[in-house]
Amino acid sequence: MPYPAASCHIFCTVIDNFGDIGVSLRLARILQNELCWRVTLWTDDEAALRALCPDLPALPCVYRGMEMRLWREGEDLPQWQGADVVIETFGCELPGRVRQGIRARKSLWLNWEYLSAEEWAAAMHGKPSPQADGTEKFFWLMGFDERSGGLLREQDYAAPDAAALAAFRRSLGLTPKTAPEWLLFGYHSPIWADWLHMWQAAGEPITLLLAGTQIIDSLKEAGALPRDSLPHAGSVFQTACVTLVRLPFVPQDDFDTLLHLADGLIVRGEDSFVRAQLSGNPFFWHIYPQDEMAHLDKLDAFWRLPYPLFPADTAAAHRALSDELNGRGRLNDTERLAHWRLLAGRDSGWTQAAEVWRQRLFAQETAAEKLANFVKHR
Ligand code: TRH
Repeated sequence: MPYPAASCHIFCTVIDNFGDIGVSLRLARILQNELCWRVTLWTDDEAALRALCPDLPALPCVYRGMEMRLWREGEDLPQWQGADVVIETFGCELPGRVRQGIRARKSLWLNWEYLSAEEWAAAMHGKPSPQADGTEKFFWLMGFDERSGGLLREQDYAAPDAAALAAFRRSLGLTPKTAPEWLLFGYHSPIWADWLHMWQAAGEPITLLLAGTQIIDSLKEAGALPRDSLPHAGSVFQTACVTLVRLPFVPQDDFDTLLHLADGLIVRGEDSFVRAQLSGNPFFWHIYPQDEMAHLDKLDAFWRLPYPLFPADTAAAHRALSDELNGRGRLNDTERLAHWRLLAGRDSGWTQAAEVWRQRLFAQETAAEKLANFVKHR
């Protein structure tokens, strides 16, 4: 094992939502559990961290063996003692004292970047970026092929069994499943009203488990849901054949179980996107929108990997809906419904393709394994 008991400090700033801290927390846990590193996680958003782990004591604290501390980007940390490994997530700016400490101790310094399947990301992964003060910082770019920095997947990742799923269902107050259930965790968008209309027009019973508030807010703003509907976690709203259920925000520990509970997934950002793939369920990715639609290149770069596993007509239907979901063009009601019906049909091959893709990911080295090798060979 490389660097046993190495000290590792992870610095995270939360731009919005839960992905920045979600990835940082998962990384911290994995490095501690699998590489036996002594991890300190620095965050600037205690509330976001607490949403993911509600049993977190007030910061600073020790939580499950990790140190959790607060920092503010732009402020110095005069008492910082140094660490063997320093990871800045998503391009945050480290305090001067930390940079000096890295130089003095020759710490391994990583710039842990956003996940991407784009060619430039694989090419840049692991490359040094020399700094003006002579230190080197290395890019870590997670991804899907052997050149990338891998994915955050726990060695002991296991699908929950039927008893665990049933218990989790009860804890959420969900009634027994009588129709396919889709977990929807997406961003604010006018498209949700059209998609709700699509599910209503499909005429088949479906339950939409709504995580987060952005989809519900979008539906209300579009007039597709009454303003006073779904007021709190556990609320249910029935419209035609579609049952909408508002979920609570569950601890990150339970998020995988939530993904396994559903039959299909619409996930977003980065961490929920990866976890959806590990669940083996069919999914759409509502990618984090970027200026000038730059997210579409990233979206395409990902889907070109699993699409060859899909039957051709299934891939075409998925692409049409996925593009619309992510802001590339608009379908008419007839086209949208036809694509959905094809995909949701028993013979579409979508479920099988998602399972084969899951198996491929499980056959790859994880980010932690790659990092262990990186340290060993450095
Ligand atoms: O929340 P996200 O949209 O996060 C981000 C940020 O917006 C970030 O700035 C952006 O750059 C990035 O996406 C690409 O989506 P994500 O990445 O899926 O993170 C959500 C986290 O919240 C993930 O760790 C799962 C967790 N989660 C729970 O723990 N419980 C829940 O109930 C839900 C809905 C999510």
